[in-house]
Amino acid sequence: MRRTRTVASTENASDPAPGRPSSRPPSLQEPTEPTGPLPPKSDQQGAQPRTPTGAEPGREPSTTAQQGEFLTTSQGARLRDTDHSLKAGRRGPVLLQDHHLREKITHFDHERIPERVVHARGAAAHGVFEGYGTAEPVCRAGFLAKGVRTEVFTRFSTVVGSRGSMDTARDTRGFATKFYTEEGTFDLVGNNIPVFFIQDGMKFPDVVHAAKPHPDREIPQAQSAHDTFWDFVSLHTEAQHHTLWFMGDRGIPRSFRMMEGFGVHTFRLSNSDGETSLAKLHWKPALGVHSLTWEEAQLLGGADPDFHRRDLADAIESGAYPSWELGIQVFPDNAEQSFEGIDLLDPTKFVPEELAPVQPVGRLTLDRNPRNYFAETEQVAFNPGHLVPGIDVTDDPLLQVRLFSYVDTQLTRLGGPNFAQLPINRAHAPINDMLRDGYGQQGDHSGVAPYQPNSLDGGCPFLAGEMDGALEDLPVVVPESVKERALSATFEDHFSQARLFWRSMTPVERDHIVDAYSFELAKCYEATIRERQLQSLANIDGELCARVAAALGMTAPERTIPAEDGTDGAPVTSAPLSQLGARWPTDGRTIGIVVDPDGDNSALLALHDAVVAASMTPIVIAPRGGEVAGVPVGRTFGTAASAELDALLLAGNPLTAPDARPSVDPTAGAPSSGEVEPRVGTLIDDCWRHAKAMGAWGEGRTALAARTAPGGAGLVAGEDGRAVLSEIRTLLESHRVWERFPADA
Ligand code: HDE
Repeated sequence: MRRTRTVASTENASDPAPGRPSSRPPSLQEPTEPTGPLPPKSDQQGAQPRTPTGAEPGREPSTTAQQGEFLTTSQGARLRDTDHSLKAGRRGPVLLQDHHLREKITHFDHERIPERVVHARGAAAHGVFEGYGTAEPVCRAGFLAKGVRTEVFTRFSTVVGSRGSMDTARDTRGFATKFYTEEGTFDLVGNNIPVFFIQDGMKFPDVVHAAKPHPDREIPQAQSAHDTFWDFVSLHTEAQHHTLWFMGDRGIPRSFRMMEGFGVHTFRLSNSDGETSLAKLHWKPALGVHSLTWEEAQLLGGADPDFHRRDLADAIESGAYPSWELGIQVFPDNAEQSFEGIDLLDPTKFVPEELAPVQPVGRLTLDRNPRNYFAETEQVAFNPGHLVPGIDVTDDPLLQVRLFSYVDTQLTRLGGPNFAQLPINRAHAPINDMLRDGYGQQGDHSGVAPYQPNSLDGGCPFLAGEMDGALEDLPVVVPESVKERALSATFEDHFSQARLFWRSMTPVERDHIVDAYSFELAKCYEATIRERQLQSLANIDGELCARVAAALGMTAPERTIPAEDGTDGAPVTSAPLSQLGARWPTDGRTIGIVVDPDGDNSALLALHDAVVAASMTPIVIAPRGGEVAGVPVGRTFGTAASAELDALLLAGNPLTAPDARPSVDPTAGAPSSGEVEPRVGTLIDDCWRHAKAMGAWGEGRTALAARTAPGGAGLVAGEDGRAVLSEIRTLLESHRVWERFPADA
């Protein structure tokens, strides 16, 4: 009997061919033989989107899990059964000779690989980088030349949490980009914070051991709010600057799409005349830099631990492609390798943009989601040592250690030395190496002479000269010195740039920082750790220290290190460090629209389409699932959460609670007719607290007025949904209604 992959009539499936016994008695027919494609489930019918963003799922074979007509073994033998092990009798023991069983189980047993030792949790996307040509005076890298388009793969990550941890943990974010250039692959493996915890890579295992869960109970997961972390940063005061950045709002980004990226280290660039410069590399997001509130981050950790991953994938799927400008700060390549008194080799220091402007050199656009998480996002192997002609490393002692670590870690994580052959890691430039054999070798190399020079393979391949675009070891002078385990005295200032960061914050950002320290340190059991950390805060800024000490119920210590503001001429504040004050595009923002399906929803479809046309994502929120006026319901009153939304609209329905409607909130009491539906009321309250713009029209205005302060900031009431939407969009350009946060709360 021939069983096809798709439709086989019931008759065919159960009846043997004439004259032949059935190969499988009816009792062994489970699971049911497929009789054709299953009909859509009820929630897949009608206008219900097939993917989270409503995009049509791909239908081409490459997007299906399997291809080909028949299920086979790994050796290509066709299988007639994959549900039953081969047994001695139906109830007998399983036979060792069952090759398919052993292959299936063995492969499954080995499906997992070790997660990354840091940056284990991540999400990625493909895209393209286009050079502006503006880097040419300082850098000869071909991918930066005007109009050159280079394929890229970017992976964002948290640092501390395991692969299954939540996206919204307070943490630094990784921002790693692989440029598949014609001159070889260039990896820019950076973070969303321009400075790092430590000055010497030798300390990396220490800081990571301190930040990871405690080794006895393996808690807490994806948290810095615990004793060992604060023990480390209070003992290694060089970590104070970086820690202050992620105690600030940058530790809880609204979206990967709304983060800056930084190469952190200083790199050495060279132009086509062989002249060198020092440079720092920056990614500037088109959507601006925005964050969650701490309450949102915590709520999302439970309600949607995949928030950032989902946000990135949904934005790309819906066509709101995130983009960043690559920029460089350029410094003279002087013997001191310092600029305006800032040691450029110290990775705990950044250079304020007032001193060295960030000059745009190209644009990155992420426009394609990975097809297979494991094959691409999990197996991608970045390495800061993957360089192209025109970009070289410096002697930053953190970077130098990284140059060793990244290949080394892949040997365990990806199981051997041939990980560069995995499709996601393969260079797009021609590869002609002499690396041979080893575990996982995919190459079937010909020839007999994988060595240089050789005469047996015609001397091939040849070495490239300068004119052939070869990598160059720049002739950097190494000053006469002695071997020693020590750091330069120019690395000793641990506090003045932290002070610069703190002073550059607006009042509301300072509030968030004080709250974050207060939360984190209150979670430390050891009083000595809290005291030592307060001492560091005192050395950063007296006000910061006093406010955190007050929250902890402790005495603020006096500073022990004089507050010298860096170097002569260093700014006391730096405007680009604050996230507030500008207006940004609203692409990919999420707009919740609360509706009553029994009300007048004649304008809902047009409103929905207007949100989509504005490159934002509408989520209709209704008491029950299904569809309202041709628009699918995205969230019910029971599942909608302010933290998932950027703004809330209350459609022109009464949104009151009928007497009979049961309340799901036991604290809300029985609603009476005329009161705001309790779950809608809670949603409005949360959106108010999270400083979300809110709009209402028609009868929806009653609900908004009932739960918010009259004349409150960021509230829009109108007659018409489209007009309200337009005002809400303008408010969203500032990300949040900042006036709602009391400046000195
Ligand atoms: Fe990493 N880092 N790192 N790191 N790092 C890794 O490499 C390491 C550092 C960064 O999405 C690991 O493939 C050492 C700074 C990112 O796959 C590992 C030191 C910066 C990612 C490693 C540092 C980073 C990693 C773990 C101190 C910002 C994720 C798995 C000397 C400039 C890349 C892996 C991805 C990953 C080592 C410091 C960024 C173990 C030893 C500074 C974004 O090799």
